[in-house]
This record gives sequence, structure tokens and C-alpha cells, in this order.
Amino acid sequence: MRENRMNTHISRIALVMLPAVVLLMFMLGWGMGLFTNIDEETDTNEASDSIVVGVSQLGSESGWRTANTESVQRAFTRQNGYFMIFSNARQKQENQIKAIRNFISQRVDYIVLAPVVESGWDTVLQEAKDAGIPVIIMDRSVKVEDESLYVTCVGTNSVEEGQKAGRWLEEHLIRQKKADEDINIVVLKGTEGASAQIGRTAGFSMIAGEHDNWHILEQEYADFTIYKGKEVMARFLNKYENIDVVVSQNDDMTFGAIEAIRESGRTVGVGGDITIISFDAVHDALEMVAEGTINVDIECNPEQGEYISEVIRMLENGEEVEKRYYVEEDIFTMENVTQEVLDTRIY
Ligand code: GYE
Repeated sequence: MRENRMNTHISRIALVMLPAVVLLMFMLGWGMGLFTNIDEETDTNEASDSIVVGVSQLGSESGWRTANTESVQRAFTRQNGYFMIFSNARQKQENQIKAIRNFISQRVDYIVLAPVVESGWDTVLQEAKDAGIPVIIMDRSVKVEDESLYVTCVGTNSVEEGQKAGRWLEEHLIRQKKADEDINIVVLKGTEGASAQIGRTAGFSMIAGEHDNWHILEQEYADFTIYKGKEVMARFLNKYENIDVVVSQNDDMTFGAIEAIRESGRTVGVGGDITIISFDAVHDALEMVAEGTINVDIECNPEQGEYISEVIRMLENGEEVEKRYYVEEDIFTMENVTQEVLDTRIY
């Protein structure tokens, strides 16, 4: 009884104190630059002594994308002298175009665009150029008539990633003494029209084209998501009995595909029925590489925030920047996914 009353008393005090505590924590957090602005409507006058950057992120479709967003948020903090306006387009180009127009009307200092698809940017990027706002393309690339519509592009070399996948398969088949056997391949492609998908498809096809015994049974878009990866893979498994290799253009689709394969009673990975080639190399996928579930993962580095902030620093100092910067990338198999790699992978 007494204990009960005490508990009620403590709860009442806690209730009265709560708003004050929350306010204090918020003020501390704000002071430490923990909160970046995610509201597109914010008055940027507040940030007159910071560099104002409008970031149009294409969506949140994958683990890789979350890591890419976090990298940007870590780079554009108040302590680093930035005021970031962040917009998530949920995989729709029209939302990105709207966001860019919004950034222009707010007179931001820089626009960072991670474009969902390659084409269709000429008009809106011209508007940004006319307003004198430099545009930095992040992660995927754009195809525009006039390349001066953006200052630089910081991202990954997706054609090369596709080629790395092909070269790995060549070596793998030699090691398995299957270099001359017929090999049946299916490809889970990312988002239609996205440069990451176009590049990986082209890169892998180049190598596949050098081998008459490699048969690409089918390639289909699966949007870089777990759900679609599983759905498309289940369809492939129903249609083709003898799939030897799955090339899945990101880890999320791979997770879905592996589920579908296992549900069909087949096995995956090292020593399994179906060889799995994936892209991204996020932490959870690397664990699966270490245990032999995924044969190889072609790394795609989402840590691009720092690079972009360096480009902005150069532009602020009036230095010349290159038109293209690629981030470093590796290839992971069971042999090189050490405990240290797993422990240090933050995404
Ligand atoms: O591989 C995938 C994401 O554009 C490189 O987009 C990026 C890709 C990445 O959804 O996971």
C-alpha cells in the first residue's frame, strides 16, 4: 500500500518534470548539432552563417540507402558549419523535382541530388543553374544534354561493379572445374532506369558475352527491395528448373531471393545448388558471406557524405573540382570477410 502511494508520488513528480527534462535534452542536443533539419519549409535565414545544403535523397528502399543517408547526415552537421534541408523522395522522380524547386526557392547554397533514374533532369537542373546554385550528383548518375548543369558527381562505378561480378564468376567456374559446362544464370535487376542498375547490367553482360556456355535465362527488375527480390526469384524458380547462378544487383534483393530459393527446397552458396552473387556488402550480407550463404559480394560504398563535404570545401575555396569522383570499393568472399571486417562495418 505504502509502496504504491510512493510510486504514485514519484510518477507525479516525474510527470511534472518531464517537459522540463525533454526541453533541456533538446536544447543540449541542438547545441551539440545532433539535430539536422528535415523540414523543407524551414526559413533558411536562421542559418545565415552556415552553408545551406538541400539534399534530395531518392528513397529508403534498402539497407545501403539508409547507410548513405546516415553518411550525409554525419557530414552536414551544424558543428561542421552546415545547415541541411533533407528530402526523401520515396523512389519518385517527381518528388525529387519538387524538392529541387523548393531548394531553389529557398536559395540554398548547394543542392545534392541522388537521382532515382538517369534521365529527365535537364529542365530542373537548368532552373538550378539559372538560379546560380551548384548541383552535386551523389551515388547514381544523370544523363543530361549539357553536362555543365551539374558541378560534379560523387558515386560508384557501377559498370565496373558488374564486370567484377563477371570476372569473379569466371574464376569461380575455373576453380570448380566447370569452366566449359553450360551455366544457367538469372539476373535480379534494380530499379528500371537507375544508373546503378543500368551499369551493373551492362558490366556483367560484357563478361557474359565472352562465354558461349553462359546462358542468361532471364533478367527482371526487382526494384532493389527484399520483397520484390523474393517475388521475382520465386517466379524464376517456378519457370526454370536448372538455375546455377543468381546475380542479384543489391543485398536486399539477395535476402529476398535466398528466402525464395530455400522455400523451394534448394540450397544456396558455397557447396549449394545455386551460386549467389550480390552487390553492396552491407554488414548483414557480409555475415552471410562469412558463413558461405552468399558466394561473393561486390562492395558498393555508401559513405559518400565526407567526399561531398570535401568537394564543397574546395568549391568554397574557389578550387577546381573534377567532373567525377569514385569511392573505393572491394570484393568480399569467405576468404576475406574477417571478424575485423564485420566489427568495423557500420552499415
Ligand atoms: O546498390 C542499392 C540501392 O544506387 C548504388 O541503390 C545504389 C544502389 C544500391 O538501393 O542497394
